[in-house]
Amino acid sequence: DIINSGHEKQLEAVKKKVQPPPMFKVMLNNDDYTPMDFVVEVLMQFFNLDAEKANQIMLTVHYRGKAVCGIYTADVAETKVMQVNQYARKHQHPLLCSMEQA
Ligand code: TYC
Repeated sequence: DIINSGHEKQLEAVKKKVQPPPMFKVMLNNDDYTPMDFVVEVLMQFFNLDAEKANQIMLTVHYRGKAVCGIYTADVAETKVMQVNQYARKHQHPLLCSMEQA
């Protein structure tokens, strides 16, 4: 295109740099055993949600199977998944957190 005529490689490199990074949805999955209160606390602690929003997402997971808790860059999403799964295991709950590209 007109902007790219001439220094195509350099301009493409610049263009690439200003693209937003890929984003990842971090999800909670339903199970039959994790207490609802524990899920709400996880949502408030790890996803910075207020009690009302945390409760709403917990109920969406409970009734629909899963829900998005937040959308982050890859590094942040991976850290959230690890922290939540470790915290759930520490408390001996089967709660599962996972991620997928948005
Ligand atoms: N289904 C669980 C119960 O009835 C509650 C629950 C909600 C579990 C959300 C996991 O991600 C979850 N106690």
